[in-house]
Amino acid sequence: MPANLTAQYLKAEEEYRRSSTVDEELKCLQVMLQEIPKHKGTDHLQAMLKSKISKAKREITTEKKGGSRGLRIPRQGAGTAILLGPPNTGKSQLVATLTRAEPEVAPYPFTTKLPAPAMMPWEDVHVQLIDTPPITADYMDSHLHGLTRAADLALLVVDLGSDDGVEQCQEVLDRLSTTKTRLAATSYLDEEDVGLSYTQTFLVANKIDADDARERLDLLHELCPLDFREFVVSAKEATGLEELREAVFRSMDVVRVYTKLPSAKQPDFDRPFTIRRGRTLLDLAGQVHKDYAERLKNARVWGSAVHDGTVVKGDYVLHDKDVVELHI
Ligand SMILES: Nc1nc2c(ncn2[C@@H]2O[C@H](COP(=O)(O)OP(=O)(O)O)[C@@H](O)[C@H]2O)c(=O)[nH]1
Ligand SMILES: [Mg+2]
Repeated sequence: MPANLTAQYLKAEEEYRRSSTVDEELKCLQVMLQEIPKHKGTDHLQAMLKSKISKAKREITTEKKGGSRGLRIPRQGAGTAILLGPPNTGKSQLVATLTRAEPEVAPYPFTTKLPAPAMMPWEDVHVQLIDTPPITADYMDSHLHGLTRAADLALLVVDLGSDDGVEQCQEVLDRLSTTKTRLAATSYLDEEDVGLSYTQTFLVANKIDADDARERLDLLHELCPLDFREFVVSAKEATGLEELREAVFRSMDVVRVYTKLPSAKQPDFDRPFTIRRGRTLLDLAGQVHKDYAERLKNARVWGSAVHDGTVVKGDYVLHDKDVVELHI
């Protein structure tokens, strides 16, 4: 218990313990936060109060659920990653730096009003990124549920440039925990309730270039421990982004396959097909052309798993960077 708490603080704390409604609870918490001495020794308690306040506010306002007019963004590229997070964390800046898109980046919240796709290159493939409006304790764009469920990956962006970053991140998680669209280390559907969907998530701690960013990162680990893979980056200075870019592609769990017709000397190395890991030659054939799955006789493969030019059948499981000559 920190020293020199005011009489008003102690009174509010006592009332808080006895409060019987969320409204009462919220009022007490707000007095406590206002009265608490602001110094390093009370950081932990301050953060705790803020998180309790946002939780109480959320409980008061949850009930207005947005309708689910689905906004569909056609899938493109090797897979889709959706950026999620509080306002001003640098989601749009990240999309701008990772892609060639030019979303509006500004130092005030709600600059991004609608989810917007852009293509992120990695080696010879692209991953679709979706920039989104922010999530706060009392606002979440209704399209985000469907888009998050449909995405292969979510990037939860945290602001290391602001003292409120950790609390706001917790608010996003709290908000999502009241819905059936949630974030987790891996994607899966709940065993008891298949309507409850978890999307694989990376934590992207942004603005590591900012003053005190390291301390805020420590605070994040302490107050908001998550089992997501974590990437510490600066979207502005482009630090840590190459590692993130590669991990995003790898998380799509696809392999690249270069196809070649028997008549062609060289496979088409510019535009690989991407296909989910574990899928077969037959699946690829159907992706190349809708008739090919039926007409496929066999294929010759050059790649890591077979001797050069090995003839394989439709059940051959594809590997990353296989070159495949389809015989139909
Ligand atoms: N210092 C620093 N500022 C950043 C970084 N990324 C974004 N910003 C700033 O943070 C503010 C919000 O960025 P924006 O991308 O619009 O955030 P969004 O609301 O999450 O889309 C802008 O003023 C950006 O210039 C970063 O890596 N470092
Ligand atoms: Mg934005």
